[in-house]
Amino acid sequence: SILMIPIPADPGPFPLDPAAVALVVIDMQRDFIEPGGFGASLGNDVTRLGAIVPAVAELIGLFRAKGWPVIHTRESHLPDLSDCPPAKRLRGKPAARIGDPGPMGRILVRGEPGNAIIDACAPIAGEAVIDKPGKGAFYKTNLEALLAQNGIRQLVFAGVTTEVCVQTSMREANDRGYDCLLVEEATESYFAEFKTATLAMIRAQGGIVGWTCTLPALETAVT
Ligand code: C5J
Repeated sequence: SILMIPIPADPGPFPLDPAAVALVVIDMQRDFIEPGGFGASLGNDVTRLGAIVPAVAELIGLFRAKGWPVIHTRESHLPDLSDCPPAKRLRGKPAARIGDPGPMGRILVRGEPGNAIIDACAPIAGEAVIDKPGKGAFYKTNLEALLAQNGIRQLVFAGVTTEVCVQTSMREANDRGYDCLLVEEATESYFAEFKTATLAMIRAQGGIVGWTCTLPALETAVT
């Protein structure tokens, strides 16, 4: 349509429709970004993730200024862990498993201090927060219904981690027919090479999973 805004992106311009776009901010939670949470319990250096917080906050601010929807997700489990498959809880040799007590409360359990979204990216009134038991944002959530109700057909993605919950959610969205755009400075992995590889595989083959763009490219195009 004439109202489309072309965003300089890879593998080509992303035709942003202001009437049909939403930002999905994946799992900007203390459990992944701060010491003592789920990410750290798995042996990861969490400082890499902390470095993108200003970029994610800036992107959220851009969507709010435009009046475009912002949706947040949290990876979380019910206190009785009935939504956590044993295969997930028992995987690996973490310092503390999902549901175990940690310095920020029970690991990856809904309502615990560590499960909260960090202050700099916190939701404001009117923004949806999707609690998800899986890596993908569509699995056992009402996200698809929420998007349909609001006429949203394009998703801009940010958050952590690039190759786990962000990529899984983007692939789920792509299969459901959404145009997906990942903002490069607003996502991060515990492994630098995994972020690089994920960005490359998303935009390869003509954008087989979607597009990637830089934050300045998006900001300049829409303002
Ligand atoms: C992980 C996530 N990495 N939010 N979760 O387990 O990416």
